[in-house]
Amino acid sequence: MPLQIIRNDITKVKCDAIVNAANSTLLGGGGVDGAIHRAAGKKLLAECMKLHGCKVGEAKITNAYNLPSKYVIHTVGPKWHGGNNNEKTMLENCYRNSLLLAKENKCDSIAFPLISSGVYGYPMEQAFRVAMDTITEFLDKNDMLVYIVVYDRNAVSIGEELYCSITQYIDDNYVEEHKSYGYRNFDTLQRDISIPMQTNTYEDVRSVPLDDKFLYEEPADTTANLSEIVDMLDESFSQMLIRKIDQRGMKDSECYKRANIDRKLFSKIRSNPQYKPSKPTVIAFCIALELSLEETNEMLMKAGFALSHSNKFDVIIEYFIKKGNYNIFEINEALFYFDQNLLGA
Ligand code: AR6
Repeated sequence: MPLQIIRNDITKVKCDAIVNAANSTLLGGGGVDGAIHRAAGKKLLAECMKLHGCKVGEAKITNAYNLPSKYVIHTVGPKWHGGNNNEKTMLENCYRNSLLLAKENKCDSIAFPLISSGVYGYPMEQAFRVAMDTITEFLDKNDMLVYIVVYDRNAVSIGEELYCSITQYIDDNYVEEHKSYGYRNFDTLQRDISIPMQTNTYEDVRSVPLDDKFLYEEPADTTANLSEIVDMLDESFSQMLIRKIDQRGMKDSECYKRANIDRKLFSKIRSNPQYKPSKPTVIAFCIALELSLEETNEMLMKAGFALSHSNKFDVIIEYFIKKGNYNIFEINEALFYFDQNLLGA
């Protein structure tokens, strides 16, 4: 199940469990610990007093009282002493043990703050990396919706090289709405030009700006391709998705995990050929299937969408597809960094 990065106050997040970055007494403190105790009310402290503390890297669970979640999972992160004192392993243990405790308590969703990255001094970007890596490893074998709640925007850094490369790509390709060209959707194309439909017309509109060559080139043998075209038109997004999964010999679970999509949502899409997905959902599947830009546009078109150069989100997606980088978590980190919607979930 999916992983989402959100910017919020964790005490406001509605999910089965929220994680508290506590200290070993479990009797409250500052930072996120203070915020959670204030929002939960005094009963939380009363329950915590019965727990007799918690060791670094371990986790304990309580009720959540006035919070919108069911449980609070208290874990104690390591204090940063320069990085050579087992800090990383201890921090990984915090995430693993909290996730296991959530699983034991049948939680479907959990929200983490960036443990240790405040008062305990763990460098924010490194703390974020540990969170991402440990959680994705867990999600590989388990079903749960996990939120990483980022309070400080600077926690998410995508590395200078990637940042420069994406920024350059945006500068080169992003066009303001009024200058927008090409990448039109199928409906626009049909309204704008009245030439017979042909298979390669589809191909062209998917990937390149409209130009004279496209408009005036002699159509290929249209009649011969008619049944193919009709088949293509008839195939819904859901059917196309299933076909592509089969063609790639992928298991369903592999596909929805790589798409960062919830299993239940995937089942809904699978069982309803007329399912109307959102654009980020379609793109998430395109990423999971490692589709080319052309195939991505084809799949988007099935759901009534298209990639546009007047949309920063689309340009970033295009950047990753062109680079052949289909790691959805890396893409989401970049989208988050550039203040865009994330994929999946
Ligand atoms: N929601 C989400 N994240 C938050 C919130 C919030 N409401 N408040 C702070 N953060 P910290 P630690 C972020 O210091 O480093 C306490 O006194 C914050 O920006 O809360 O593990 C305990 O009692 C930072 O990125 O926890 C311990 O003594 C992250 O949460 C000690 O601090 C963790 O910061 C634990 O230190």
